[in-house]
This record gives sequence, structure tokens and C-alpha cells, in this order.
Amino acid sequence: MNKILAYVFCAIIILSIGASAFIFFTGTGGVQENSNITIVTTPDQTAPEWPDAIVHPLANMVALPETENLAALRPVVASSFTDIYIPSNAVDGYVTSYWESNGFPAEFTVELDGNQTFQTVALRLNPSSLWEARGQVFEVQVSTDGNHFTTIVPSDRHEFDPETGNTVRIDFDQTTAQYVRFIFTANTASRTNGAQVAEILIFE
Ligand SMILES: [Ca+2]
Repeated sequence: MNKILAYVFCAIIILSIGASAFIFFTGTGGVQENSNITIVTTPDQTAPEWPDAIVHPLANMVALPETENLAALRPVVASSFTDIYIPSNAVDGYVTSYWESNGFPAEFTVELDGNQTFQTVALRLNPSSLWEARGQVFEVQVSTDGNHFTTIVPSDRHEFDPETGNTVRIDFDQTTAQYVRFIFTANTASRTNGAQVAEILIFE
């Protein structure tokens, strides 16, 4: 008798599963075809697109070359520094650390790994809006022996503004040298009487 009950029970389970599968695949409760539905194929997207009506967050930023930064972690010498703002802070790769001179004029020299050919220098400050926009006046000189320097960028005021990434980029004719010297003579920032640089970068 128990065997018969077991057979009946199994039969009920098998029939229930079969009925459920039938309902599922015939679409009683699932997606049904409907003549009012239009199927649209999604367009191929090969690259992210930014809407024309919205300004891209990087649109105003000063762009830098993607080549190697020849100044990264190189030896540097400065004519002075203030407090903890030591010269090596300007080549350590972090915009949150910076060199600050103790007054003007202030010289800052980067020694490259032997004579290198380059055509761009960039100076950065922390891009945080906590840093007020400021102008710094400086010139750029180069040397192959560390003694005789030639001016390749005459003294001029350059604007540092968080709105553009707090970055100043200067391009010039390709030159070859081992030493790159910056001579600062002014900084319009209200809370310092020295030159300030978070990162100095030199590109091929
Ligand atoms: Ca730094």
C-alpha cells in the first residue's frame, strides 16, 4: 500500500513539474509577442561620447605630453627653501608636496640623467581650489655642464589657476642639456614671499 502511495506521490510531482514547464515555455506569465512593440537595435559604441551641451570637466585643463617626465626624482638644487618645503618636493611626483623659496630671487636647478633632448617644461601647483590663483615670474635656462647657462625662456609672468589645473606649460624649440634652471623673481600669492612649485616636469 505504501508503495502505491509513493508511486502516486511521485506521479503528482512529475506532472506538476511538467505543467510548470509548459506554462513557462508557452509564455502564460512571461514575455509575449505584441504587434505594438517596436524592437530597436542599440547603436554600436566604439568610444565614450560626451554631450555637446555639457562642458567636459577636463576641457579647461592644461594638457601635458604623455611622454616620459625627464625630471622625475632627479637631483635638484635650490638657492633657498622655507620650513619643510624642501627642493626635492618639486620632483617627487605628488602635487600635494611643494618647494617654496625663502624670498627672491630664487633659483631652482634640475640635473637630468646626462644630456637629454626636450622641448616642454611644465610647472604645477596643487590643483585644489583651496589654492588661490596666482602669477609667478620666472625664466628658464639650460646648460650642458652646470656652469654655463643659456636662457631659452625669457623672464615673464605665468598664471597658475586651479580652474585650469594650476599648471603652466611652456613649449620651445627642441634643446639638449643636462641642467635646467628656473629663476623666479615674483609670486603674486598673498600668503608667501617666495616661489612655489609642487611639480617641475620636463618632456621630450
Ligand atoms: Ca611634489
